[in-house]
Amino acid sequence: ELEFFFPVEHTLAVIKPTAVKEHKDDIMQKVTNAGFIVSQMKETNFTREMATQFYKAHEGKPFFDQLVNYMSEGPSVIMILTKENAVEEWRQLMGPTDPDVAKESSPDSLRAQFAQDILRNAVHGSSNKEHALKSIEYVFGEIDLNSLSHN
Ligand code: RTP
Repeated sequence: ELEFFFPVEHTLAVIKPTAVKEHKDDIMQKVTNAGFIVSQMKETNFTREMATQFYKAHEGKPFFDQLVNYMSEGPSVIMILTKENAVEEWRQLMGPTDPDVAKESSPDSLRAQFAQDILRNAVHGSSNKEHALKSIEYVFGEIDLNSLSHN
């Protein structure tokens, strides 16, 4: 079993609506340059209901309504990214939530380069392995992740 030699991990990554319009190709280039395998990809316009469900953990926060509006204003690109340590490495490639912070601390990150502001910050990534599995199932349904690993 190849998993033994290459303990790959999966994460859910989203290119958010404004970034899909303006920076999709640049972002995809950086994804593959960083060594991620794009195991699944689909372009979907989140409904308000889907966005609410997807960001349920933030319900009640002051920015929640704006976040739901933003995420449902146009198509997002949703991907399963596969790599060793994918969850952590994707979060590193994204950079900090706030692009002003990202520009200081990690100028090569996606948010430093492609985010407009702390809300319209270009990309999403699962925060841990458990969330990754849950949101992969939410978006792609029940799929056999082992069969994806080495595509
Ligand atoms: P994400 O969940 O999208 O990967 O981003 P994250 O972990 O870096 O940020 P999080 O704190 O989980 O917030 C989720 C998303 O909400 C928007 N946000 N806006 N206006 C604000 O102060 C604010 N704070 C967060 C961003 O779109 C953020 O990615």
